[in-house]
Amino acid sequence: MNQPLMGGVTAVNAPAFVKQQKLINWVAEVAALTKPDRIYWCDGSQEEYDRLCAEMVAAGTMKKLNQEKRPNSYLACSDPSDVARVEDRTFICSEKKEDAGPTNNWVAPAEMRTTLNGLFDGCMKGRTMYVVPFSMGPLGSHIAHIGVELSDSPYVVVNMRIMTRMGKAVYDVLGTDGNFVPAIHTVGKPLQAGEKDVAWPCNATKYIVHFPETREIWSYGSGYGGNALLGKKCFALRIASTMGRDQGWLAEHMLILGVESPEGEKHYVAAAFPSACGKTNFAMLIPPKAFNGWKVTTIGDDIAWIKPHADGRLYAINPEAGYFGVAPGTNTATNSNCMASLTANTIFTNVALTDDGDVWWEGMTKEAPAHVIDWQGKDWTPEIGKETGRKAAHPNARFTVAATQNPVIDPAWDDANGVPISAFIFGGRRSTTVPLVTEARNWIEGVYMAATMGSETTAAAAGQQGVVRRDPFAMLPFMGYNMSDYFQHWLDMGKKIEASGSALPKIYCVNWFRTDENGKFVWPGFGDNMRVLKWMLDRIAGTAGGVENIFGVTPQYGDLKWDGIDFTQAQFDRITSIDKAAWEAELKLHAELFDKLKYHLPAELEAAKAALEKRLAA
Ligand code: SAT
Ligand code: MN
Repeated sequence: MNQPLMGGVTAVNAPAFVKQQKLINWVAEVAALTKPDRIYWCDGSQEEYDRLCAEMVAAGTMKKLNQEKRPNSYLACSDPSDVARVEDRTFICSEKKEDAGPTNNWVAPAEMRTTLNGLFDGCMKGRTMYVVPFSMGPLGSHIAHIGVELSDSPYVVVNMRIMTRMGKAVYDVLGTDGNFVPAIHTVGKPLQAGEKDVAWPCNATKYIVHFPETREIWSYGSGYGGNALLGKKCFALRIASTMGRDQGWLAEHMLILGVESPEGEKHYVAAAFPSACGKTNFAMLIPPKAFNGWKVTTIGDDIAWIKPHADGRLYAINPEAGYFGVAPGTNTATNSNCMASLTANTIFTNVALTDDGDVWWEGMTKEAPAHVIDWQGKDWTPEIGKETGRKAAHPNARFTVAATQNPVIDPAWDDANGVPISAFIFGGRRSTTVPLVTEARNWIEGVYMAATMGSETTAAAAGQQGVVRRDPFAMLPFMGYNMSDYFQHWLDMGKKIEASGSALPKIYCVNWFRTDENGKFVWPGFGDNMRVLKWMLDRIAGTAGGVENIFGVTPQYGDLKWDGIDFTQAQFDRITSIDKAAWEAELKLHAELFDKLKYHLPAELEAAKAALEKRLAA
């Protein structure tokens, strides 16, 4: 944006620890456009965090929770219109429409820049513009990248401090001429002189915009989650996926976990699931009692950056430093590690406030408290809930917490070199059709499984819930370029690893979510997913059995360890059966997807589909 530098570079008062003129110039340029009252350069210190939180408490944006029950923790409640990512307002503005592809909203960059210039002109009036320097990935890691977010939201600043490596040290890595991804965020609510602010400023008009060629992010009108914490989905997935395509690596919507057998054999696996499908639970999995001696540890719960190393293997880092997880449904039975992470130093958003100054959400305890203040600030009792259907916590209510608070954090979680990946897992949320677990026979079939993944939609995105949509690689809302080119990139990565003589990671497709005739989940999930994980590791070791079904290798009942659970052969059959009619219908949907993605669709995937059709017909 070629705005004149109104005050000149000195006007932005960059502190001495900021060493890069290009960055200072950019801050001045954005300030000239957005016209904030003040510019504040964040240093990432605890003192700064505490001060901003105190300011937000005074402004009514956050409440400080009971210091005894939940030390140094806060509750923020958003405007009811600003509670989730807005996929229909998310844009990939590549020069060519085909480069955004048919799964993304696209507007020509010049046109979008005109729109944004209008919207951002004066958008920070009456507010402070915070300069937020952050590293995605361990500081200085060769897999990591730096971003700088300019935001008029102090809520964004404190969340970014938890979710990323944020602060002064980033400037040292950046130096005088290092690269950074520029990310501009505004809540889109300038204040007129004397105008009183609201608790959660935002704007009905929203734009979440990415310019992949220039690697810029512009976000307007929302203060919530992935719309506003621009290191997460915007940078670490949409922009990073295009960087990965150009530079030969992968940016994936995947958790990374370590799993160690009682004999000390350790593997790392990366798993892709759509938003709000239990990734945090899987990443912190507690093995059932019968799996005495097995250990699961967390590298990351949402995003993986994966690079081939000199040894030919793929190594992954978690670009994030915290978890922005779904609160409802989390409890000490489903995820006691997660509950233990949240005992202090946590920001909660859109959960309910108890009468003793603590938090509550649906599913946290068997019995709801007799009275809470719900996420919209209204009185809520179990009776009111029953009568009105109103929830105490919003279904997409979140916690923000540092990864270091996770009791099962992996010792290598912050390793600059990353960890070697032995397997990829892809899982949708499907009440029918897709069996519990299938191993791909080869890389191409694995990529096919991932490419054709479907899932029932969840509360993580605004809009209708529970509809099945194709969600390739769980990346549908997060792809920064053409989906078919991305499939090709995965196929190319496979070829490259194979050529290096290194073993390719195995690829699995899982589904924890099949239901019975009453709509109840058949598979217990959570800790019992360890049974499936163990089978995968045994397959990698070459010690586990399995049979071929139409699209891969699947365990028979006897191939899983059933100690400590009553799960019958009949129940197992129910979630592993392949219903021919359902699969015929499913393959029609694959065909629809491939038709939509036909531009640049890899021929290997067409061939994989034809082979699958043939096997089904046989
Ligand atoms: O994008 S968010 O981080 O707000 C939520 C999600 O999709 O996981
Ligand atoms: Mn996610």
